Amino acid sequence: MKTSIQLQQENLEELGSNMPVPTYNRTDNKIGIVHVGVGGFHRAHQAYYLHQLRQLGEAPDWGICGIGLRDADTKIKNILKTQDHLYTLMVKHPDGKIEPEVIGSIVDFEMGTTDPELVIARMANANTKIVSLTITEGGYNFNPTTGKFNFDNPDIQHELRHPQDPKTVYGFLTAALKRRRDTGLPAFTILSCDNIEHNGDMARKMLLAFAKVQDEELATWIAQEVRFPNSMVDRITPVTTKADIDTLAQNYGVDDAWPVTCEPFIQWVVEDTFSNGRPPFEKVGVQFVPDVGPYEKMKLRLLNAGHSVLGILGAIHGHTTINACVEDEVFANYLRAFLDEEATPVLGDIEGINLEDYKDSLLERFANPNIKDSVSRICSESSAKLPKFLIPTLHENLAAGGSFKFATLVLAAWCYYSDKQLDQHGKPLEIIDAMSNELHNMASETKDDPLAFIKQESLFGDLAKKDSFASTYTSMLQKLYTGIKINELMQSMI
Ligand code: CS2
Repeated sequence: MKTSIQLQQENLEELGSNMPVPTYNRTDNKIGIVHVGVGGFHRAHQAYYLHQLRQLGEAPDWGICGIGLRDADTKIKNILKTQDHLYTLMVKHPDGKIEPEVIGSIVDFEMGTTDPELVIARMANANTKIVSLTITEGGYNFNPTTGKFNFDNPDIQHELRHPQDPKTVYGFLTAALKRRRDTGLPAFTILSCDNIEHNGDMARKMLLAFAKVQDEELATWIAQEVRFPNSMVDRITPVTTKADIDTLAQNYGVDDAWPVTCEPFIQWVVEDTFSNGRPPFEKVGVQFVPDVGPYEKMKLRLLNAGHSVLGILGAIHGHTTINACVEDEVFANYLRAFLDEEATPVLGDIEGINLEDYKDSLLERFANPNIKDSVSRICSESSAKLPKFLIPTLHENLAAGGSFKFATLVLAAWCYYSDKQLDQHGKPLEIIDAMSNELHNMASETKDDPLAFIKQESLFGDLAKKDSFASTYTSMLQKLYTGIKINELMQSMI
């Protein structure tokens, strides 16, 4: 066993004999990007692209300052601070090979909960040109069915009344943009990196809805000056485990309290509309296109929906990882049937992309045995994910007279999962969802009203009123509740 070295700037030279480390100057570069939501995904994706650019000697003025807007973000802030904002990215290949690399593109971090002024000042700084976001689907604060901004959120109400005391991303963005306008600085770009169709348009629509109520004139300025490029982001980034931390220390000699693991695949497709310049990301493989819409739709409706199909069905079956799901022939065939018969027909052709190849590659990526992406990560926040990833496909197939049974079983299984909170062998499920109590309450009324769960219109729209859907759903639910195993049901459908 090697003696391990603490991950810190002063130890980089020594660590450089174990793995690649940043070779660029990290101390006097400017912060050009302020990023809200420094989870594993940001660290495996955008921060990694930036790091690659910096390694090429490019983009010296594009350091990243991370921002946390939730109390829970204190953990990553403190860890990064101890490590001079360095962290290790462990790329895990299907053959078991791990490629670790120290990433240095994040250079600072501020917390909105304790130091709101520092966050506003960072965003309003003359050097800041982009504010990027990975605030998750739920962070956009809209009603998934109506697409309208949710003004009932108490934090939103608070910051509308007290613009000087922002809580959510909307309060911080308007406070910073107001300061820029008032001091004659150009606006920054707001770059959404979340899994939402038309994520930039969504960020724009929500920010303007908020800003119009807070300060109409500011809203007009934002509408004219701020660009919101849509972007499609992709890299599977499982939750870091204790075993990852131990592997890094024992096999690679680095003490890193929170490394990030990810698959080798990486993709970022972005619309080239920026308010105030951007790093030359194309030099490290980012694709700039005039319209990202078809790419986003393909990825959300195939990859993300495919994950949810495996996740929800796998959870109640008792599978704990995505690779275990696709190693199970019934699950792999069911997934392919959903992709081919339900997701693909409503996608249409996507210019320049062979969808068969894309789906083959998804199955290969999901099968990576070294990634061990947990089913609980995939099922987390399903109430924000399914209305974006899966339910639109179901509605579109119902309208077009297409197949909808594969997606319907996922909703029936989601009801069972939310009600019982156990798998079909009686083992408790780890349920992480902002709506978990509501979901549980709705689902537990199933015995009196089989459509109780699906009647929640903000999630499902008017599905409960569609007879063909309602009868298929009810019969699937009855089978699950009488104890028929999910894999038997799946097998009978393919
Ligand atoms: C996953 C995504 O959260 C989920 O349910 O589908 O995190 C997925 O791994 C990424 O979008 C891959 O790019």
